[in-house]
Amino acid sequence: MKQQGIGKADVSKQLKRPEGWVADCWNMKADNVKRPKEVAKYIGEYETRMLREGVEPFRPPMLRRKYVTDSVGMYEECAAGLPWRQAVLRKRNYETGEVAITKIESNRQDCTFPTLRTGITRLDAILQMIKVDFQIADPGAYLICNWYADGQTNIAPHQHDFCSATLCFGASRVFTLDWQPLLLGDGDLLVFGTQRHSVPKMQCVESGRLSVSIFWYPERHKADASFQITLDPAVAERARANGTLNEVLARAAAKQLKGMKLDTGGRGVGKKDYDDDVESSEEGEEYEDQAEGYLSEERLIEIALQVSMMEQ
Ligand SMILES: O=C(O)CCC(=O)C(=O)O
Repeated sequence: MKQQGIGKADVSKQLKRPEGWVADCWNMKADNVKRPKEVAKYIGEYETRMLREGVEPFRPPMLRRKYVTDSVGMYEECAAGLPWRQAVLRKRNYETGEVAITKIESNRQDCTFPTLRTGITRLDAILQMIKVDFQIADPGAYLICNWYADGQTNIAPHQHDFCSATLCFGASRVFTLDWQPLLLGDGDLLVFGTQRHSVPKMQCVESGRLSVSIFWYPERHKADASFQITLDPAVAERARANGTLNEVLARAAAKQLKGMKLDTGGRGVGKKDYDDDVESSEEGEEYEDQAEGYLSEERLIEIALQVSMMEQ
């Protein structure tokens, strides 16, 4: 805010903090400013990393009503055509930022794509439009789709340490953004940063809604690494003959990727995988979160399989 030329009094007003606190912080390096206790550690780390990289960490939310002007039939097409699977609850330790993927089934279905291509042509065209309109330069930008079959389904409040652009299709549902409720409808697009968000249950809604979200790191403009998949030609030949080439390629890629050292620049990748010790807590108390940035073996295989299919 200081760099943007905003004066101390206005900073104090906008942040709802005493002027004395603003004065104390005024000449401090971002790294040395004490994190307010209501800011989760991993969000604080993301924000200071952004400041170090010269990227504004606060992304004001942007709502584009009816961004998809012709959304007729899109809900049905996505519901029928995307590879839905049972979603599971993920729990984030808000102190360490680590995410544990539980085996507890959530009430949603979800699916993920390692790029902005789903195979549904008109959806992919919209995703490209969002990429251009919102200057998404991260080559690792990827998709998470969530399907809420009716109003009994939800996603609990959580925060991401990256940016999101969420497209909505189907029934209108309340979406909370930093506790503020918004009604998101068919064709709407919401772009935001680290704001806490959720889709609460709405018992009165009988029909389905789905979201297609692009997730990306605003500071990443080039890939963290590149790699080649090596495969013994005899193995490849056998796999081709028995129709398992995609899978064999995917497994080889996942195995070779796993051994690679990645400089992820502090982004949350590969910290933790399945954890049998996580217990379910009372509904509403549980913090659910997404582990999209985490390269578990399962996810590596999933990515590699999709990449190998695209390359065929
Ligand atoms: O379905 C939505 O609109 C929200 C999805 C979401 O919060 C997420 O995938 O992290």
